[in-house]
Parts: sequence; C-alpha cells; structure tokens
Amino acid sequence: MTTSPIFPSRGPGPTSRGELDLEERSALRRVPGLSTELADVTEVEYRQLRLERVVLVGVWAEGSAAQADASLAELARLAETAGSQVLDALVQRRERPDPATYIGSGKVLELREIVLSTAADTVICDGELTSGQLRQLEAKLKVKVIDRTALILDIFAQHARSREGKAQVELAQLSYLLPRLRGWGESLSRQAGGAGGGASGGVGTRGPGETKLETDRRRIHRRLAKLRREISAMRTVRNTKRGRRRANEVPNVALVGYTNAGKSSLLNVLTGAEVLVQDALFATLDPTTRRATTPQGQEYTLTDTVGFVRHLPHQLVEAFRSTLEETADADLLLHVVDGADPMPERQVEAVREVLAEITEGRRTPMPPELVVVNKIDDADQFVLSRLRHMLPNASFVSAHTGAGITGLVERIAEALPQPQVEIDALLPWTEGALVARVHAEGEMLATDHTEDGTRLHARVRPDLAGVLATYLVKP
Ligand SMILES: Nc1nc2c(ncn2[C@@H]2O[C@H](COP(=O)(O)OP(=O)(O)OP(=O)(O)O)[C@@H](O)[C@H]2O)c(=O)[nH]1
Ligand SMILES: [Mg+2]
Repeated sequence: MTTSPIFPSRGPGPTSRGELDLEERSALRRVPGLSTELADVTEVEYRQLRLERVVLVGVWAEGSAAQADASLAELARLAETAGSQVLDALVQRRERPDPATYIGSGKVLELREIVLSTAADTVICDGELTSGQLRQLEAKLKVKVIDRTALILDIFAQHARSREGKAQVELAQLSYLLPRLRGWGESLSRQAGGAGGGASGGVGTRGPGETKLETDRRRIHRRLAKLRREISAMRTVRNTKRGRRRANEVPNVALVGYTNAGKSSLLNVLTGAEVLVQDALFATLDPTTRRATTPQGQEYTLTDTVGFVRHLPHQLVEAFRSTLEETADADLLLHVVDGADPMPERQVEAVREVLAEITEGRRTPMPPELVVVNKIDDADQFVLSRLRHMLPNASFVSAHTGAGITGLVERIAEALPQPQVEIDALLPWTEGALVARVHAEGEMLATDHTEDGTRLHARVRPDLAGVLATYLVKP
C-alpha cells in the first residue's frame, strides 16, 4: 500500500476555528439547491461545496500510477470548478475500496491528520460511495464527506441556466439523494450538536425520525414525478422545433466530446457564434444550435451540448437523456478530442461509453462520427502522433489559431447527407455509362427510351445533377 500526496499541503491552518466553522456549516447545509417546494425538508441535505477547503482522496485499484494521478488531478479540477480550494490529495493503492470506509481504516487516521493540519472542512472521494461509507467516514474524519458524483451534480447545479437544465439537474440530484436519505449527515449533525453545547438539544436532536424520513421520501417521490412530467413536456416542444428543421431538410451536426475539449470554441469558429467559452469543466449545459453553410453553399445546423466526463453519474445521463438523445439523432457527430490533454485516449473512450449508453436500446443507429482533435497549438507532439495512429481519419485542428479549420469544413461538407435534386434529362445513346450511374445512385421516377436517347426523371445528389446539367430538359 502506498499513499502518494500529489498536491503540496499548504501547511497547518487555524484549527481553533474548527468549531465555529462546523456550526456555520451546519447552518449552511440546510436544503441548499433544492426548490422552494422542498424548503421544509430539513433532513434533505444536498451539500453545496462553494468555496470550501477540501482534501481529495482516491483509491487506485487498476491502471498505471500516472492514470491514478491523472484521475485525482481531474477530481481537483472538478473541485475547483465547483468553487473549492484544494489543499491536499491522497491516493491509496488497494485492490478495491473498503466496503465500510472506502479507504482502509489505517489510512482514515492518516487522512484525519491531514484534515486537521490543513484545516480542511470537506473531504472529496474519487468515486461513488454508499451512504454507509459516507456516514462512517464522516464519523471518523469529523468533517463533511462527499463523493465525485455529488461533486459533479453540484457543478451542474451551479451552471444550469435554462428551465429545462435546472429541472434535469434537480431530477439527477434527487435521484442521487433518495437512496442516501437515511443517516448520511446524521453523525455529523450529532457532532455539531455536541460541540455546540451538549444538552441544549440543538442540531444533534434534529436527526430524521422514521416518520419524518418517510414523509421526506414521499415528498421527493412526488417531486421526482413532477419533474419527469415537466421535462417530458419541454422535450415535446423541442421535438416539434426539430421536426420543423427536419421538414426543411437542413441536416444537423452535433458537437460531442469530453468536457473542456473546445466544443463551444469550435461552434464559434465554424458559425461565428459567440457562445460561452471557459476554461472550466461543464461550462456548457444547455444545447445551442446555430446555422452554418458549407463552402458549396449547403446549409446545416451545428449543435453544441453538454460535455462528457469519465464515469458521468448515471443519474445525470438519465436526467439529461432527452438532451443527449437529440445528439444521437444528428446526421453527423463531430467528436471533439482535447489534444492538449496528457491522456486524450481515455477521453475518447469515456465519450464513446456515454454515447453507447445513450443509444442503447434504440432502433436508429449512431450517426457517423468525425473525430476532431482540437488544441493542436498546445499539444504534446508525442501525444499527437499517438492520436494520429489511433485515429487515422481524424481532423487535427486548433480553434485558437485556425489551423486545420478549412480542411475540417471540407470534411463536414463531404459527410453531410446531400439533399436530392429532381432532374428531368435527355441523355444521348452515347452516354450509356451515365444512364447506368443515374440508375445506380439516384431514385428513379420514370425512364423512357426515345429516338434521341434516354429520358430520365429522377432524384439525385447535387454533384450528379451537376454532371447532368447539359442534358437537362428545360421545362
Ligand atoms: N490552446 C488552445 N486552447 C483552446 C482551443 N480551443 C479551446 N481552447 C480552450 O479550452 C477551454 C475550453 O473551451 P470550450 O470551448 O469552453 O470547451 P467546451 O468543450 O465547450 O467545454 P464545456 O462546455 O465546459 O464542456 C477554453 O479555455 C478555451 O479557450 C485551442 O484550439 N487551443
Ligand atoms: Mg462548452
């Protein structure tokens, strides 16, 4: 077993403030982030992380040491995106997480020391923990403990803007919360109650009674049902809009990819849009669609949407299913890969996993995928050559410098489904090969053999229509 701190500790903090912090936190923890309809569910502690002092901890069960470190580095970025200050990080080498306390009991003691010396107020675990694990860790560490799933849900909650996005995030949060209702946070409340003056009966006595718990559960179930109804109603509206686009036969291209890969930047470059670009994870949650035109003049729409991450909480995938499925209905996927990431291969894998989860059980197959490796201006040459090998058909671009963008635009144009052009042409007998080609590629409406040649009435792709231009019969 090894414990490797990968972030320098910032030295011991003022532990004397601990009790005060604890009280403040208990006050803060009550029902933040939930809608007003649940405001009186005091035991529903969906924990917010804003501006907290955190220590990260991970279990390294498989893969290389570099991967384990990268995993914690990503957790650190997530924590910072959520607004926390990362003080320290630990990885424990273990075959599997401890069923009771996630990390081993010896390591829990070490972690407690680190928590004390850094004056951290929160520990974030790099996985999805059971409520039992969370409760036991909190009892031992005496600070708030949350897992990676809750952290990601928190970022989504902070970034959600649209009514639909907010409803989707709340649905995900409540689904996460429901199985964890009993007990999580209970031990900490008791601690706070004790520290706050023993017999006064404050915080410690507010643990959920069985009846209260049942009421909370019922309320949450009702709320979940309502959210599902609302989300499906909003989806109907969006489907109608999309149906209208379809009817106009404007093909849609969807940008997908790992969070922070540069999807929004590419949307801006390709369409001249000005959507939010941020060096933050999950900057984009709401889908944005913009019109674009190929160099040949064909119109299409480009949709930017929520990014993916390794082990995207399944509650989020479920809640965002309608948004994500829309992606899977596109005519073409632009799969954006962050070339500046040290291990972009893992991003590609994670994105394909989420896409597979979305399309699972659907009858329509995945749209064709065009991989775009972005940020080549900032990428390591070794990583790029690995990617060129792994993704021989990818486009290599930089949204910042514009490198490779012209080529990408051509590739998009080629990959778009072509609208069919209806032609009426009279081909001389000498053009037998062309007649055969129209039969093979086009949709035949009528054929007539006349004295002057073959009269063809058909629907064909624009390029073939171009070839036939000289033989068109003027109406
Ligand atoms: N060096 C470099 N940085 C880039 C490039 N494209 C985007 N970035 C930066 O990468 C960060 C993320 O860009 P976004 O376009 O917001 O990425 P995104 O995929 O939309 O991210 P989310 O919406 O958060 O999932 C920003 O800081 C961009 O400035 C590029 O070609 N080169
Ligand atoms: Mg974005």
